[in-house]
Order: sequence, then structure tokens, then C-alpha cells
Amino acid sequence: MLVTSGRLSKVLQLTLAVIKPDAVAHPLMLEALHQKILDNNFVIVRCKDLVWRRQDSERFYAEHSGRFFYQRLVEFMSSGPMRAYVLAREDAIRHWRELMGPTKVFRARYTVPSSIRAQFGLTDTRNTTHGSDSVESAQREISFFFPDFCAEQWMEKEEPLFRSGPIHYDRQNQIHTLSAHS
Ligand code: 3AN
Repeated sequence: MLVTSGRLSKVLQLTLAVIKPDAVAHPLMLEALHQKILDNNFVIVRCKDLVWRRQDSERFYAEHSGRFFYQRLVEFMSSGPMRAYVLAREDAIRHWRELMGPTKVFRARYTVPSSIRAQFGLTDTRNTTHGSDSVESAQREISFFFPDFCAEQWMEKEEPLFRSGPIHYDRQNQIHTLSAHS
């Protein structure tokens, strides 16, 4: 599928998005979330399915160690397959977090009923998705999930090309690529 050029006019920002095990366990939910990413004009730069060992989970959430929900969080995040994305878009960090909605599911249902966590979240731990909350955490989290991906290089070499388009959505690999004729 060819995606029209020129729709992406401002500098693209990278963020890390994760679909957590509660959502990946339900193929229709996973599909709906993937479609939401496409519908919101994110460029899918990388996409991979993975399972964390408990120590990956502990390392990623080290900043929360000692919080009352830490044990259940690290257990949950290493309980089954997840899907991780590197997404690009103008204002990607803020936009993905806005789509997710508040951390707490009941709060999400009450305040932003159209958000992902309101629609799909089960509990405050099993809250469907993760998204980086700043440029610094996006850099750290992207290299945590995608150690072979160099964000700096992508911003320098690929960003201008993806921004001006045209780009192509590769259905099989579920990522966007630069169109062969661009
Ligand atoms: P967010 O994911 O919205 O940025 P953080 O970074 O405060 O929220 O928390 C990381 C994760 O820890 C959340 N996504 C959620 O799974 C879990 N968590 C946060 N607060 C709570 C809580 N009060 N009770 C249970 N789990 C929580």
C-alpha cells in the first residue's frame, strides 16, 4: 500500500510503543491496536514480537523497584509475548501517550473513554500498552528493545526521506518502508 507523500511535513519524532501481554494474548485486540497506529499516521519504523525474561522486566522497570506494584508489574511483563514498535510521527511521544490514556484503567474509563486503556485495559497493571514519556526515555527504551537500531542515524539519514515520502506499508512485515521509486 502506497502512502501519500507530503502528509508528513514537520520533523518526525521517534517513540517506543509496546503492546503488553494482556493485549497480545487476544489477536483481535492486537490487530485493533496495530490498526490504530496506522490510522493515526504513525510511521512504523520497526516492529517485533518478543518475550521478556524476568530480569529484562526488572531492568526495564528498575525505577519502580520498591513501589507496591513492582513485583506484579515485573511478573506480568515477563508472563507472555509482547509486541514492541519504534514509531515515528510529528509529536510522536505525546500523541501515543494521548492515545493510551491515563495509567489507571478506571481513571481512563472515566476521563478519556475513547482511549486505549479505557477500551482495552483490565487493571492498573494489565493496562494494555506502554509509551515513552520523554525524548530521553524514548532513546533509552528504543535501545533497550532494539539494540541494533541507531536512532541518531535514523534521524539523520532516514527521517528526511520518510517525511517527504512517498512511503510504502509492507503488510507482510507490518512496517513502513521507503517507496522504491522515491
Ligand atoms: P505509564 O505507563 O502510564 O507511563 P508509569 O511509568 O508510572 O505509567 O508506570 C509503569 C507501569 O507500572 C504502568 N504502565 C503500569 O503497568 C504499572 N503501574 C503504574 N502505577 C500502577 C499502580 N498504581 N498499580 C498497579 N500498576 C501500576
